Amino acid sequence: MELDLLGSNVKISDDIKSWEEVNLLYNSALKQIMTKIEILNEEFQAVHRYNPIEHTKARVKVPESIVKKLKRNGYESTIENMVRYVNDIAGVRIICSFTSDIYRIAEMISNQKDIQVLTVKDYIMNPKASGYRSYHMIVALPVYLSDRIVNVKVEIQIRTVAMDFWASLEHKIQYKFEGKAPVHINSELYECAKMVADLDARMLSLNEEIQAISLGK
Ligand code: 0O2
Repeated sequence: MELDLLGSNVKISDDIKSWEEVNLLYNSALKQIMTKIEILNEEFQAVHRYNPIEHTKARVKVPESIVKKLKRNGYESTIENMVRYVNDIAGVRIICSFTSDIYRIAEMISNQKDIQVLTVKDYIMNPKASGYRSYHMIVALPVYLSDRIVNVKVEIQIRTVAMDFWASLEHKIQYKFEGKAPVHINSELYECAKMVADLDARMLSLNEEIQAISLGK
């Protein structure tokens, strides 16, 4: 039996009853995706003698944050609504050095046969009003249990070290001011985001120049 935890055609109410079950499924999906990412990184290192991934982080969203998100979007706190409407219960963050790595990694993940890309939000091409830049994918992958296969959603955020540095501080500030930071802080953050984008572009261009010199030798 195959179950679908992907969205509108969810058939879960009879099969997933508890937070423990949700936790098991999303943790299993995270383990699988982390292994895939590790293998891709090692293969890339072996073939190209270069490591596109600096580091990765994975987490299952805590129940309080899931409930908050449901409430914010006007949904009741039920297991079914969690699975249907919260796309980032399982989340992976991939941090790399250069912007070009982000698209390389996204493509390698999308090319995996058992991964289905549900949505892509490219906040690098189209930064948020806050200045936030990152590449987001919601993917689905099958988790094999003893009696069934469940398709589980995972949010993958891919960004450079510099983008991550900015996003961490901005997140801390928004948390401290509960989303209502003073105007001058928001504009300073926005200016910093532009500097981060410029830094990323210059570092990429430097790296490309170095690579061209190495290839010429
Ligand atoms: P947390 O605490 O990081 O988990 P969706 O998740 O798709 O249903 P949304 O908000 O449209 O809803 O998704 P989007 O825009 O892809 O953003 C999802 C996540 O991206 C957020 O999760 C943040 O982690 C990150 N993010 C988005 N915008 C910003 C921003 O302006 N600043 C920072 N620092 N991070 C951002 P959560 O659940 O909001 O928060």
